[in-house]
Amino acid sequence: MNTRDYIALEDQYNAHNYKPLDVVLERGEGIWVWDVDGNRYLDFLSAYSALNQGHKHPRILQALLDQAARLPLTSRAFRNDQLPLLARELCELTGYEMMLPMNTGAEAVETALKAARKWGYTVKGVPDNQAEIITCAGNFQGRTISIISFSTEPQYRAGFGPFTPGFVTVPYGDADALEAAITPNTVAFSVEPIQGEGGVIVPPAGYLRRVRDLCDRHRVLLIADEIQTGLGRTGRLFASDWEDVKPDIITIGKALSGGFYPVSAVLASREVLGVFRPGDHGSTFGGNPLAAAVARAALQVLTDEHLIENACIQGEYLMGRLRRIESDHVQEVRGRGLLIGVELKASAGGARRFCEALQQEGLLCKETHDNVIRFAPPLVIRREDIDWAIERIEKVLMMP
Ligand code: IF1
Repeated sequence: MNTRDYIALEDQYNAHNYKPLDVVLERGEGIWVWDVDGNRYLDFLSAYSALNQGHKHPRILQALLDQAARLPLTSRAFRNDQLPLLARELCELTGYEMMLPMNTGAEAVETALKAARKWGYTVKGVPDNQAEIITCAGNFQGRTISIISFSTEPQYRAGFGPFTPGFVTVPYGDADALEAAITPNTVAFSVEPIQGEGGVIVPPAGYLRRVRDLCDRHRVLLIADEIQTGLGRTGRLFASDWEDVKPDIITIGKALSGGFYPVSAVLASREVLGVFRPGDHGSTFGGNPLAAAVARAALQVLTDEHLIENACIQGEYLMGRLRRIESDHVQEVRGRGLLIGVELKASAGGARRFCEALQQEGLLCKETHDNVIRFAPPLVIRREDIDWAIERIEKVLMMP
């Protein structure tokens, strides 16, 4: 079977909830992937930042194989010998007192929302069922009905109502609007330190710092969604670290498993995660020993291979090279570390055609919304790989 055969099969039997590039991948190694026709590509998306450690990292693969051969799943009805070790290692790495393990990013976000609401009722004293959570326009934090209930993207909501109440929307990056929206029933403010799907939107300098102070002053929990921006992607452990802000709750996922397995978690204080009583919340696979073993190895690779520092160094280099491309199509190059968005002018005809042209040049990336090309290579990338990529990106951005 070749590319066309696989595409025909997928289009026949798979719901069309995505419009992927017409490339059928069969193998990956580090920053490279190969399609079924033997073509090699540089992966500049990293599965939306789930592959910070690169494709098929040998240490994480070995941890997966070893644990799978020993004990993949117990359920949380019993304990296992991997979750306690992951919990300690994750809390020591991040400086939080406790964690709650889940599987997908959306599940971690839902868990954080439930923790904030229950903290509001049992600790802050908000009247039952009156909790308000403030979120930002342009957010993307998952696809569940409660999460799309606070989405401002019409397509993510169309046809899926009725929606979950208790959410208040403010403009992203506007601390004054946040302050005006806080009421005595506000239990939390949930925010992405950089809005990924929103178009790699970096908030004004000092925004997170002001948000932190407002949340302290009004006893509102600050929830940072670091599922895409966390674990080194922006050149620090968390994007919140760039402003020395410590959120009350952090959600992580994606690269927490190095791309091998769905693993996510919520990090918070004992006061916050202590609101959960046995039976309140859970998941069949949450905290399973295979997920925990894989996550332990993925975190070890991040630190042992200095990937966070590399993301900072290579991100600055990539940003500088991109900003020196004199293309009439480019409106702005923005981002942090190795999370970069190239916004195109309306006259450029949309980002998709540039992603398709880059695919022909051997580089895989994806547009976000209509006119932003997102570049997010694995954090293992080297300067010579960026030079290889820039040569092709420049060629494509100079096309008519
Ligand atoms: C899709 C992008 C979209 C996330 C943040 C939570 C989640 C995500 C900041 C939920 C997931 C993924 C989902 C995937 C495409 C991708 C994505 F921003 F990364 F590009 F959609 F916006 N918080 N993002 O980015 O995590 O449940 O998926 O594990 O749904 O199309 P998940």
